[in-house]
Amino acid sequence: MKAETIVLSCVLASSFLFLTVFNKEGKVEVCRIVFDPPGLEPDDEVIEICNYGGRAIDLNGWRLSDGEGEYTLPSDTMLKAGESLTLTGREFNPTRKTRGVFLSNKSDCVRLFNNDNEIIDDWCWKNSPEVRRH
Ligand SMILES: [Ca+2]
Ligand SMILES: [Ca+2]
Repeated sequence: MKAETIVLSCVLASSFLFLTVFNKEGKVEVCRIVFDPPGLEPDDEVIEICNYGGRAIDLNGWRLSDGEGEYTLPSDTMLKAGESLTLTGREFNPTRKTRGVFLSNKSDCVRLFNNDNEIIDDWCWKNSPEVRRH
C-alpha cells in the first residue's frame, strides 16, 4: 500500500510539473482589438490573438466572449510560436447580431477562454478606436 501511495504521489507531482512547464511555455494573449473600425460594423472589427510562447498551441475548443455573445475558434486552429491569428467580425459575428460578439465603440470587454474554460486573457476598454498591447 505504501509503495502505491508513493507511486501515486510521484505521478501527481510530475503532472503538476508538466502543467507548470506547459503554462510557462504557452503564453497566449489577445494582443490587438479594433472595436471601432473605419469600415463596416461589426464586419471589420478585429480581435488578434498572439502566441508569445516558445511552442505551438492548439486552440481547439477555445472561445472568445464579450459578455453577450460567444465565438468558438475553428477546431483545426493551431497557433505556432511567435505567430498571431487575426479574426474579423465576419468570422466572430457573421450574422451581425448585437447580442453576438459585437464590440461596442464606447466600452466593452473581450475574454479568451481555453478548452478547460479557464480565462486566458481579459481585456476591457473605453473610448479609443483601437487598442494594442505590444
Ligand atoms: Ca464596434
Ligand atoms: Ca458587446
